[in-house]
Amino acid sequence: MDILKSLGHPEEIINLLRFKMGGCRAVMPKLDYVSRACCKCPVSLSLFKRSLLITPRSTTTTGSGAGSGATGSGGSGCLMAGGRFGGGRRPLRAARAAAAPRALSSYRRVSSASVCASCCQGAMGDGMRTCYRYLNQTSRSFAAVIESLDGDLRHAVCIFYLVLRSLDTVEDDMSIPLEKKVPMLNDFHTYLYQPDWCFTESQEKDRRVLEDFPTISLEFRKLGQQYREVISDICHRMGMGMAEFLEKKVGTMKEWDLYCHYVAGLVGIGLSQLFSASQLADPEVGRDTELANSMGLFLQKTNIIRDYLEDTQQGRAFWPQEAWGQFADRLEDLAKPEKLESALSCLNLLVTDALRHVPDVLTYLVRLRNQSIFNFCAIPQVMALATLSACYNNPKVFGGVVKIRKGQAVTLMMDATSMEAVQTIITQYSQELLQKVSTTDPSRAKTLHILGVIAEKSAPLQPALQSKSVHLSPMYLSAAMLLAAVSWQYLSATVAQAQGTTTTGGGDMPGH
Ligand code: D61
Ligand code: MG
Repeated sequence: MDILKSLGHPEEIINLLRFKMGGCRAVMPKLDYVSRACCKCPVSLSLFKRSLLITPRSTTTTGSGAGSGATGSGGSGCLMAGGRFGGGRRPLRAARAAAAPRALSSYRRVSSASVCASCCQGAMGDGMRTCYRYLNQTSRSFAAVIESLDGDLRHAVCIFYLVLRSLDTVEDDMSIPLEKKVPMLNDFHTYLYQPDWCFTESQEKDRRVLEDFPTISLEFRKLGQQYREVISDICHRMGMGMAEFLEKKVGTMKEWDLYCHYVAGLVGIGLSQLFSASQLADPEVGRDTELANSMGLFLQKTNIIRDYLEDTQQGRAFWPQEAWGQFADRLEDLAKPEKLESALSCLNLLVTDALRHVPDVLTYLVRLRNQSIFNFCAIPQVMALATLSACYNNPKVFGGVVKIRKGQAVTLMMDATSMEAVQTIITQYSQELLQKVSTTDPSRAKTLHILGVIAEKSAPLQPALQSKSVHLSPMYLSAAMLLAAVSWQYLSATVAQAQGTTTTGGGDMPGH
């Protein structure tokens, strides 16, 4: 079925086959297995082959070797297309529940096939091994990229994820009364230092992390102080932010940014501080909280936009009223067929708002020097952009689930391993979006403007271009054409606005 969906995309079919045969591990870029391998056994070396296809952009991979390769998250369970960033916010729990056993069974298969079970697993304690199992059970999107991180950063990020997933499980659990939930969220960071604290009353799919929180908190307390401080601080701030929003709705666009800051921007900020603390990233990466915040906002806004239907069906509202209030009396009304045009206008407004973060994402990624951190950061971002592009002007957002093709997700995962490749991918999706901008969309001018900014920012500085003999590479031409197209559309929209009319089909780009 996936293969059928990928027809017309030959590269995707090949990548999909690789993925089907070998799981995430077969397609996840992995440069540093060699440096990190703790033995020379043929099983682990067989993985390195595909690494050789990837141009290393970093020379700073260190690799401690400690506790390498606990688990594999293989199988389709780890794909971000329908996973946590890529995948679900709360309403997608049902989908994740369906995928969880698959992820686990392929975890066993992949871990024995592609990870050196004989020695690496022995290097890790039972507690940490359990934590990686929870990571694979609760995250289809992030498990593979977290497990690929270098050195002791991997354990720290794994624990960071599980602590915040536990906190989020409390936030999402509608069966906990507010008077109990608010203090729990506010105090959650203190539970990290209470060895026995656990919560056994949750109804949520991921309740296991709360039930067995002592295992997670014990591993947390074993982390270096530089990691513990970051995790505890972010957990504290996120818990307070979640409590603040329990009783209020997301009203203004500013409040949308604030809510997303609490639940995802803070993750970006904490991760960046962990990267710097590990010395695998420059101190500047950890200090620049604005850029780190944007990394999270782009992922979370994409989720919120995509999950409109599931959220509203469950009585949850994350689309900001300032946006939908322009087009409907109630958020749920956007799903009515007669409201389709308004619904699409609102959708496109929010997609345009989310695209604002892409320039920051590019600036952030440029600063990364470690390959495993680069992959960890870049893959979710390009998946989000692909999802956003699939959502743009798409009626399915209001009537079903918008997913990117599995082959497309696998291809992105394999490709997003260098800044140049990421720039190419972003340019391609900007072009795809540009093709879809309708002449009558109220946010058209803004959309074209931000697409222009992104095109400019993702046009690579080719060394050849800096020399005297200018060589026009396909990449450069493509970016230049995109810039020209955006400028043309933008000018048309501005003129049309000035004339109080919209441009006619004749003045538009082909295909509009
Ligand atoms: C680089 C790489 C990964 C990044 C990043 C930068 C910046 C931010 C993020 C990941 C976080 C993105 C969150 C997007 C997914 N949204 C959710 O899971 C919602 O919950 C947010 C609060 C808990 C966050 C837990 C988390 C997620 C990803 C991580 C992480 C912690 C730690 C390390 C690495 C990645 C959503 O969750 C419910 C659900 O999915 O069912 C919600 O309730 O809105
Ligand atoms: Mg939540």
